[in-house]
Amino acid sequence: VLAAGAAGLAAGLVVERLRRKQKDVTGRHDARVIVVLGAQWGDEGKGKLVDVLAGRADVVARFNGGANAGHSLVVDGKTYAFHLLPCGMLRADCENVIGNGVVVHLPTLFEELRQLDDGTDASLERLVVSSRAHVLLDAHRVIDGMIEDEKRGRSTGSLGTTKRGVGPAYASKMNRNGLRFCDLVGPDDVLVERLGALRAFQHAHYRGCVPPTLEADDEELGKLRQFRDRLVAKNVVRDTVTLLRDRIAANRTILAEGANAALLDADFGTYPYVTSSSTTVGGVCTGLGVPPSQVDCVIGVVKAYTTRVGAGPFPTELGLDAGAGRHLSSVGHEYGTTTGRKRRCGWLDVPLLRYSHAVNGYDSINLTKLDVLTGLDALKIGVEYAIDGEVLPRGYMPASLDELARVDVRYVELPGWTEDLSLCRAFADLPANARRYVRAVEEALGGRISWVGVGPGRDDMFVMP
Ligand code: 2SA
Ligand code: GDP
Ligand code: MG
Repeated sequence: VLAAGAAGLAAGLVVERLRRKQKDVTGRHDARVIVVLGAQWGDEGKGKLVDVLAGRADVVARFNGGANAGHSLVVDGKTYAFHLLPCGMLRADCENVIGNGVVVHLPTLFEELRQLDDGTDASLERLVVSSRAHVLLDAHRVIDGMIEDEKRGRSTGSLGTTKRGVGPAYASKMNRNGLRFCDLVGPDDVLVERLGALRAFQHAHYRGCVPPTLEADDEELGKLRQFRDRLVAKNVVRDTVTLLRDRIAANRTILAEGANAALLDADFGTYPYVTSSSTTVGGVCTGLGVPPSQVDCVIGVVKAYTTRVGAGPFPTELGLDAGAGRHLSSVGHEYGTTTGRKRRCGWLDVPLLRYSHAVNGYDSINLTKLDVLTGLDALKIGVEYAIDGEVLPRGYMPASLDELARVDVRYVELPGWTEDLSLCRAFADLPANARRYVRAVEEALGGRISWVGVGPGRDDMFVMP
């Protein structure tokens, strides 16, 4: 109880401190949006930080991605995996928003809600879905698999997507024939007409993924109608632009919860090995409809080492069969929260983080999973990229994957530690070499670390002095 109280208080203090800090800088008193973003290739532990901060926030809002995301929370020894639900759903007094930038697979959403209320739909009262968000259909998932299979035969190979239909759903959005939530909850003939048009398009372009026409007894249409009725009964689908504007006007704190991470951003990531949404700070404005002037503070979540799921370049990658790579994979339980795939692991990559900071402008950093490094004799941090002997400029990340494939990573080496960190609740509790590692990360990044994570639980985290 004491530990839970301390973590909650610490989270509250940090939220206040971040707000005060920003007020001091800007003189504004009306900025209210705090953003949590993945700073690497995902799975840094964003969900856990959002859950901790949600204890002092009024609204938690997802702005991007779909059920590709996997955010694990460990609360009172129970593990929850959220893919679509915002991580404020575990807080009884938190309002949760799925913004217009998200693509929503309704069967997955309702399956996740079952974790919370066994089908009573009670927790739907704390959920709002934007009327502008797009519905992700079963066909999008089928198409995702078809495109992956087709790419496998080509030189670039498949991307290693989660096959949750995310890319094809954003393609429908950009093709301007997607199905939005306002269409789902509007007159039934509008739903039938929009779904029928999308079906016809999908059939024409991806034969075999759907039947050519939408029959009256279509199974997915029937399921969509059932989901629609449950959403309408609880008034879940709403205009979230006005809702968030009203909350901001009422001085409420809004936590914008990022899914995926900076290097998976469709613009700034390691394209084409990226996801199909804006995972960086600009995505908050386009995915929620809040003005940038209201964005108070941006928190980057940084794992103490690096992982990646799926294909694509990874300069500090280690083999997983032996040594440090095997240690990170097994001690860190590095398996996908959505697909269960083994995550690739490597040393911390500071040039990547400087680039991620250049794009997102982190006000503070949550360093996670420091405890996973316990037991390694020596720790490496990649501090510079060089090509043909020339060190690349700070904050620069090659756009060309051919160029990125040629970088040599320069490392610094630090001594490891053997002490268990899981009970450390202050920086001073860490062994000297762990403190040295944290300071080395801060120094290499030129940024401030505000929290350090030492375990998966809500309380396994402390605030830096
Ligand atoms: P997609 O499905 O179209 O978004 O895949 C495109 C790329 O984005 C990567 N991606 C992810 N990377 C890390 N974590 C993600 N969420 C899950 C998790 C992953 C899982 O929390 O562990 O369970 O496999 C995630 N979602 C998408 C993906 O690997 C592709 O490289
Ligand atoms: P997200 O996608 O960024 O929310 O991260 P995931 O939930 O996919 O993966 C992070 C994993 O690390 C989850 O299983 C968390 O419970 C766990 N985790 C988060 N922070 C820590 C930490 O500081 N130490 C340890 N050991 N595990 C952590
Ligand atoms: Mg994840």
